[in-house]
Amino acid sequence: MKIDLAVLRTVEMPLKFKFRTSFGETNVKKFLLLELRSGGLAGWGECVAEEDPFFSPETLDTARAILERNLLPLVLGRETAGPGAFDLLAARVRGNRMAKGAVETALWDLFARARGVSLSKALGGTRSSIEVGVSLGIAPTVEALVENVGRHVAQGYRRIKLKIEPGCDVERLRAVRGAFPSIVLTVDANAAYTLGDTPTLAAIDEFGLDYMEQPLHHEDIAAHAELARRIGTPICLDESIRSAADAKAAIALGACKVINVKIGRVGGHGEALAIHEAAAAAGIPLWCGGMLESGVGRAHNVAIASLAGFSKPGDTSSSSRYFEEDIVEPRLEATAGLMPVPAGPGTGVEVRAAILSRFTTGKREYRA
Ligand code: OSB
Ligand code: MG
Repeated sequence: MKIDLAVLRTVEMPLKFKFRTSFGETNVKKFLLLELRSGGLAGWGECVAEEDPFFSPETLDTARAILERNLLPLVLGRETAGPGAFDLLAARVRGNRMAKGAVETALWDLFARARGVSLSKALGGTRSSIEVGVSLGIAPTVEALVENVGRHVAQGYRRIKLKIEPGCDVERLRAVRGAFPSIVLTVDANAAYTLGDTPTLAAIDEFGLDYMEQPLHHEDIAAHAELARRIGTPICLDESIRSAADAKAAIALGACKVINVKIGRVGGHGEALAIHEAAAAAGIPLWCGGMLESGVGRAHNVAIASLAGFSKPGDTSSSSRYFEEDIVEPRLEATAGLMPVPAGPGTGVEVRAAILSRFTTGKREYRA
């Protein structure tokens, strides 16, 4: 297919809640949205880079620059054989995975639409609905946290993940576990601890967590392997896994028993599939993480999470949890912790132009 036009928008959607993690706080979701057009068809990809390089080294501005200079020229005005062909061309560009992921996922959507198949099917998905959990930000008080957990448990979410940081950890877990003795519970530290915090991290063992996500430095897989020898709670990696090579190294070193796959963090569906294969070979379960995505990114997450290896509930909770209005139709909503996998062509959701234009704060068109 020949890509005639790329439209890169900056979109800002107000969040219904303030989301606080160990690395920052946000109440507006700001992101780049890429539309690739070929003839009468469009494929959509969401770039999950954030405004500041606090989760990932990429930002909106770096992603826009790399898209303009290095990535969009690889597809504009050219005959493109598919997302796999793009991955080969883009391999020369190092890092910048969230920028690559925007193009790559838009191509997956476009090519699936052209074939008239769902993205889930194109990727090899086997589920018609996926189990989902929620990721709850650091609350101002223990009471507010317990209330928030209770609300989401009542909505049927299959796993509750609590953001933690030094000083907001053991005491909060004791309160939540005391109030909800049997829920599937996890924590995510976003790299806020060091091996020096081993006593605190070991104290978390008593709460019977399914896993502890990214406790240590994002670039230190070996430190996670050391921590794994010191504590009982299984470790899940997020930030540290940027590729299938990282996943293989982490598994071989014993640094993780679970992997959170984020399509943008690893550079697209192709790399996510490679991680899926490596994890299956090692018997490591996966789940699909989230970056507070709009309906476009959310639909890509649901599609990859429909693969068999994504055997744990992910972070892809209902769109209405985050946003008053979403830019796609139908909205992706979970009932009793189950989210249906769209069966229509491509992502199975359609972007609503009128709503999108209200949230669009920047727009640029690129032609060959
Ligand atoms: O670490 O998983 C994370 C959001 C932004 C950046 C990093 C993370 C998250 C979440 C939110 O946990 C998941 C979601 O609800 O989309
Ligand atoms: Mg995480």
